[in-house]
Amino acid sequence: MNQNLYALIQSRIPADTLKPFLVLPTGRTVSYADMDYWSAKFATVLADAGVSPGDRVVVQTDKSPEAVMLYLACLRVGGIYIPLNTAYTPSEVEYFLNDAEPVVLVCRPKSLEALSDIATHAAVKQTFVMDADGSGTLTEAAAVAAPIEDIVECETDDLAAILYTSGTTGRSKGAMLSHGNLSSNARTLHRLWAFEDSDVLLHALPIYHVHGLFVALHCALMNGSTIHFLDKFDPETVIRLLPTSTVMMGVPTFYTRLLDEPGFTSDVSKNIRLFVSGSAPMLAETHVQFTERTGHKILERYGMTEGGMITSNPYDGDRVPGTVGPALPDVEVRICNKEGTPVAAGEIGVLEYKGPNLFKGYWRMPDKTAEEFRADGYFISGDNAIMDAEGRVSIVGRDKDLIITGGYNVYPKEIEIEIDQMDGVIESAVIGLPHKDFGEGVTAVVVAQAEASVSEKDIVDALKGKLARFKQPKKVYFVSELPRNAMGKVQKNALRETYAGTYGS
Ligand code: MCA
Ligand code: AMP
Repeated sequence: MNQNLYALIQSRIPADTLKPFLVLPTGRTVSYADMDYWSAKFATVLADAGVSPGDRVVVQTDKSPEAVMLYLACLRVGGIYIPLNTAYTPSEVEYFLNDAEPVVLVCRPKSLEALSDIATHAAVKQTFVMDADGSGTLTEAAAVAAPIEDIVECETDDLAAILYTSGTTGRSKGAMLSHGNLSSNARTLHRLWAFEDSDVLLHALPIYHVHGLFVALHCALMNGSTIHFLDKFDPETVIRLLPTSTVMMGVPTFYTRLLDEPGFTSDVSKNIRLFVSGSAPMLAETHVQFTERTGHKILERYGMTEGGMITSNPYDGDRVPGTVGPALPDVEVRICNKEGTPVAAGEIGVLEYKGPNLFKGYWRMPDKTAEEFRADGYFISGDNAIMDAEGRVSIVGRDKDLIITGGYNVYPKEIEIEIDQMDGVIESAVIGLPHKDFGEGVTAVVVAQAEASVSEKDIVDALKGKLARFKQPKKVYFVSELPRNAMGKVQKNALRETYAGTYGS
């Protein structure tokens, strides 16, 4: 049987193929028949551009139905889809192009000038543009292309996508995800979260990360559901569309922003069957406020790029604030000490997991891959967690030096490297501090040379154009020295305590 994820998706197209698949706030509608037909036309364009099974396709575009069709087209031809955050600067994209060596690049028209030389150096064979409304050279080529007939035959372990996740050394690592990884998670979540024929998904997440691209989109595709497809999270539009939706997925910032809106009431959300949150910890107090306001209990789940979804609070049963529920039915989770020995129930350790969801390693980084796997195949997540006697997991912190801001991951090392290179700077430590809106706010603590006159603005200006906006510090502090322990290691915990009130929470 063909294990290509698109074969599974195609098998779930509803009998009424004219059923709306994507409905935009503008009223534009793309049916399931359109999805199948246009993804086949986009697939022809990719194949004509030289994309063969195993070739990479790098995509940095806005969220549009055409961008979804491009993803599905890439699956159809057996290409490896590599979506990039639209906030990444050309210098960040340069790294990804050199590392992934794609055959095709699809970018926004406004990025073409900055990216074309970079693409040429990275030996990209063909570059297409796609604008926010889906128009551009790729769609023009698809319009005159014949729809491809076949779906490339794939094995479970063949790669479908590479998603870059930043590394502790400051170098991004490409997590290789197979057709089997994606389809197992899609089937499991579709079943576990009890999707129904009548479901309508409200989709306001970006489609370059696991949450929006795989978790949300795949659940709807497994179910042949209609999606309210928003180009970004905008509380007003969400509140307008909730009454005609039944499922919404989001990062905690979506929910805290909704709670800030007086117009977000129990009446607005009475048609909703399921609110899902993940990608970052949701405060227990947000859960409580949400229930008080709407009567709904948000279902919190836990995942990561390397494994998609790993645990989930139950659909039926107790959803406990501050916990992320038990392992998914086909995933094995254990909590271990540094040596990889499981700790007792209730004790803190590092969460490790394995299952059909677990990725195939980091692209062209066999050593890094080996470091993060145990001999028995478990992957070391880097998240500190506790499991109770019933198997319910709570994420209590991170063993890895990682900041999560509004659901985006930021590895401090990447920013510290840039700041440390600046004239007049001796060293820096980048930390995440409690932030009401983003959960954590990226903050830099800098030691400058005594004679130098480096200001907060100098630091922020120097990072502009180099790092995506969401990675840039929202506040910079200057100190004469960084606190260190006896081993000489910077004590980021002490810094986090000192500056805890920076963003007023
Ligand atoms: C935007 N800014 C941010 C962020 N987003 N700063 C820090 N963190 C962010 N996440 C910057 C903007 O550039 C702007 O800067 C200023 O902050 C305010 O922007 P605003 O208009 O408020 O932002 P927005 O456009 O409304 O976006 C906020 C957002 C968005 C809606 C929370 O960041 C978002 O959609 N996040 C979802 C991320 C996600 O999908 N994560 C899933 C990863 P300036 O004013 O200076 O221009 S998948 C994952 O983690 C795993 C696998 C899992 O478990 O799901
Ligand atoms: P990513 O690099 O996007 O795969 O981010 C994965 C990380 O997000 C995990 O390793 C966790 O640290 C964090 N994460 C995801 N979901 C949750 C959650 N519900 N609670 C706490 N942390 C979470």
